[in-house]
Amino acid sequence: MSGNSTQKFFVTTPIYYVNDQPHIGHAYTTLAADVTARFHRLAGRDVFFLTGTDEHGQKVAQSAAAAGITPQQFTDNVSQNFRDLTKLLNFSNDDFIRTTEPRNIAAAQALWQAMAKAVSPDGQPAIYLGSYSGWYAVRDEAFYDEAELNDGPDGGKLAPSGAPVAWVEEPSYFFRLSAYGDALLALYEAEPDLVAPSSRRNEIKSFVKGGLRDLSISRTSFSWGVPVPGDEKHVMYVWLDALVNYIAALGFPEKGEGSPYDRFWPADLHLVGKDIVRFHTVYWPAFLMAANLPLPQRVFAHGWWTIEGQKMSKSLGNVIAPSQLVETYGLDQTRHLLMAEVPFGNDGDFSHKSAIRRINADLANGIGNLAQRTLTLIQKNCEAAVPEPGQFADQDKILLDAAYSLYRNVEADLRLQSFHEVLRAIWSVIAGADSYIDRNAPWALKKTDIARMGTVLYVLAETLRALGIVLQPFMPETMARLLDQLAVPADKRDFAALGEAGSLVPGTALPPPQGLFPRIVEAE
Ligand code: ME8
Repeated sequence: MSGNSTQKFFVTTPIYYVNDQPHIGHAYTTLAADVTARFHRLAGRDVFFLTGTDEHGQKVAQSAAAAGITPQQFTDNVSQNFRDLTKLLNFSNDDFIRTTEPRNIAAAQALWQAMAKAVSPDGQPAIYLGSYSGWYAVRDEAFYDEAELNDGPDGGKLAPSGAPVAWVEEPSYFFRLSAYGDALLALYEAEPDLVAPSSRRNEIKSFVKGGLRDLSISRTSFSWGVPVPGDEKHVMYVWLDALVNYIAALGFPEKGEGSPYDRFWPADLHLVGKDIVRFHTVYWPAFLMAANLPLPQRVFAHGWWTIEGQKMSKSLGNVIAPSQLVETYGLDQTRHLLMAEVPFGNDGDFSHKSAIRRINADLANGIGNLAQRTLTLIQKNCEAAVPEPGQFADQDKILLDAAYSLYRNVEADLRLQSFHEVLRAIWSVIAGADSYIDRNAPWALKKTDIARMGTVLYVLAETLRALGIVLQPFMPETMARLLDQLAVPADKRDFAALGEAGSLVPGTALPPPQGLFPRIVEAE
């Protein structure tokens, strides 16, 4: 199961609630999925990258009521904002699913029916009708045990997330989650890569070891949801109709040879934030077990962004819209910044000061400067064409080897979602190229050893080509420009072309160089 050798890769993001405008937290998860999808495509795999919006439930119904429009109108408007975000940040998602679409409703009902037919590990029906009385947080769309709650400032109770909870009492269908604890614990043991990073895995294991209660999976006190098959007074718990999106987008319940479901399920990677790990690693696998469907290979939960040291919140007015970042810093600068700034999995703080520092250091002074120096020297001294190399010296081979083997060297980190390690490895080649250019001073070789100058500039151009190829997943637009400036043909931009298979051909004409990343001058 883990480490399987199939050449497909299915990566998903959470589907976002449409009660909110997109902010950098949402952009972050989808960006990580986009980088992942682009990597696997460049490695020649059959990729499906899914994102979308979560549109049912009480929280969305309340936001629509507050806006004075119907839930459907409300969701149509706000879902579009999330779709626009995918364009704005140049996300390469293959599909965008909305839970209000007929395909999601059909899949949710089919999953319900499969679960309703099932017998749980303790020999009883997996779904039964009862009555729920307990605490519910609309903001989290989650049920909480009394023991998990804290006292709020105004005498009310708060969930661990800080969301206010209310007492709910109503008829409800239940999923017999309590019977799945042992199966889940056995799963975490058998599949140590399933829940990552390991801190999350430990958290989930102890949650399950603490004992699971049956889960209320339908509501009767509002109607903005998917009707329960055969008992339409009930709508499904919003998380059930949300989680099913991952298979609904593959055409479930349609299965069989040649179907998208057979081609892509199980998911290779569900990327989520740390707030929703429980839903993806306890509820979702238990639902799938009950329905006798294969389980996802991996769920990775990344950390939380704060802004200039503070929690992002509407009331503090410090919510950062991704469009603001793109306007201030540029598209690929924003993409690089978000992926490079924080080890993936850790919490991180966004500040304009460190954003500017990173963009200038990594991009303007880093790869941007290396490209500008190399391409300008070639333009001036090599008749604006790829230079002719002579024999490679040891130091040439060392740099070329490091550049050519970049994909091989970062693949393991990519599989672990260590994007910052991937970038660190790429930047160590940039640093190697910087010291190579200074050591060899090709500008001075023009007078002393013109043949060696050609070799040095060729090695640098080849290194830039490799850097351009491996950085495409992070900065697709700018790296396409870099590869254009090196006259790399469109069919030689994937990882198969990284080594000598795609080497630049001496004598190929090169266009005049253009700066890749302007330096940002800090406004005082
Ligand atoms: O939970 N830092 O939707 P949601 C980092 N609809 N990531 C953040 C973030 C922050 N400050 N804020 C949000 C839901 N996120 C459900 C999901 S999936 C079947 C249903 C990201 O709109 C992070 O990925 O509340 C988090 O898990 C997600 O947005 C929550 O989005």
